[in-house]
Amino acid sequence: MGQITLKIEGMTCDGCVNSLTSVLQTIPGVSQVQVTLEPGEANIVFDATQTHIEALQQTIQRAGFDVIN
Ligand SMILES: [Cu+2]
Repeated sequence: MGQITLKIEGMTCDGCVNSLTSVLQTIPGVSQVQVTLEPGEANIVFDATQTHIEALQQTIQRAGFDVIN
């Protein structure tokens, strides 16, 4: 199991939080997602044999948000 907290930029309301949460939950291997608006963060628990951090970041960016590292 892997776990990561990514800093997210571009979320402005609870709708953003909800849509990002659902998008992340559709990724195979992701078992737990917690997205917060303030601070803008996504805490993700995932199976490292099924997905990886780059895929998570790409999914977030495709959903219209920025990942800051
Ligand atoms: Cu929003």
